Amino acid sequence: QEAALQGRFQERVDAEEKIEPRDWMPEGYRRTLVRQISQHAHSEIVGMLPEGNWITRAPTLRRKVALLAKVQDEGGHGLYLYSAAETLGVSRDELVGQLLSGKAKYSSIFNYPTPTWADIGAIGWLVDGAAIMNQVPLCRCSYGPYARAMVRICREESFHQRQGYELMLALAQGTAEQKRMAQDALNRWWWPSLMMFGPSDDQSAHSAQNMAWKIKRFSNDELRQRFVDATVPQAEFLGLTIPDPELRFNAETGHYEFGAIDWTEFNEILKGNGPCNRERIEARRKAWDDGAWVREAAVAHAAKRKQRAMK
Ligand code: FAQ
Repeated sequence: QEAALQGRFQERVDAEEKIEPRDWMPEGYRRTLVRQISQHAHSEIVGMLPEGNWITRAPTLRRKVALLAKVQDEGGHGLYLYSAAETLGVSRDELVGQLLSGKAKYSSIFNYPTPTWADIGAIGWLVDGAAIMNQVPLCRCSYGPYARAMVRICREESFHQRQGYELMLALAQGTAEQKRMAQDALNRWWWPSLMMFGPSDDQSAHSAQNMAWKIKRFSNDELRQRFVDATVPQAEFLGLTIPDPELRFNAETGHYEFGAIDWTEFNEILKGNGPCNRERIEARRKAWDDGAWVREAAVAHAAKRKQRAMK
């Protein structure tokens, strides 16, 4: 009977039908989605920290408003994604517990520091640019709640990317010192942005199964290549140099070829040894502890309302 259910499930996926929370699904599909969606949610929440670092120091009121809106959007994305994960039968407390204990992963990119204002531009341009490249195909993910959440998230990410690029443009066209800051930020964020797409295809443990389940539509290397192809001309327009001496356009394939990625750095970050891993988890633990009274108050308020409604 299990085999028949599996067969029917795969037929539905192949026919591009959306799988909904109450539908039968293989246990591995459920587990993979919980892993990916919660990792994604944690990334959004931890991703608020590097940029949040600059909210009080944004150079103008207009920049501050845009940055505040962006960081708030990221909080919102985290919340939709936790809700999407909850439809698969896990609780938010459990997921947050996995983040705080170090059991759950979040994107490697958020373990790098943001020492200058140009980092805010580089994050918007490159990190949101990479996020969009990876996430637009997720709008067609076979799991309905995740796919629907991604539609709105991608629209907001697109605004984030433009705000970052415009910020980089202002710096690149500014004083020599501003242009130097922009170049320095590009030098630090370029390779980590390429790592965001995950291990190369021959090392990617989950890709084949995730593609068969139509959770993933393109492989890690395919999306990484698309990102490089889209981003190199943008760097040229800014008058900045991508920090890769091996980068060159191949007229025959129509793609940019690029140098080797330092996977040792990526693996160290995944093991918790990046420049900011400890600081990020510490900040989330503190936020969780400081927010205890809000959760308690919300539960007490809900109980009172329920009691009043029963009278
Ligand atoms: N960092 O076999 P695969 C954002 C892990 S965007 C850390 O290839 P899969 C927006 C992977 O989980 C960032 N870990 O896995 C924003 C797996 O670990 P496990 C978040 C990584 O799932 C912008 C192992 O390596 N976006 O937040 C990374 O098929 C600006 C083997 O990898 C998403 O999460 C990494 N970079 O493909 C916010 C998108 N890459 O569990 C603020 C949704 C891989 O076996 C500011 N996720 N790993 O121990 C996905 O599309 C996929 O999960 C991939 C990985 C593509 C990330």
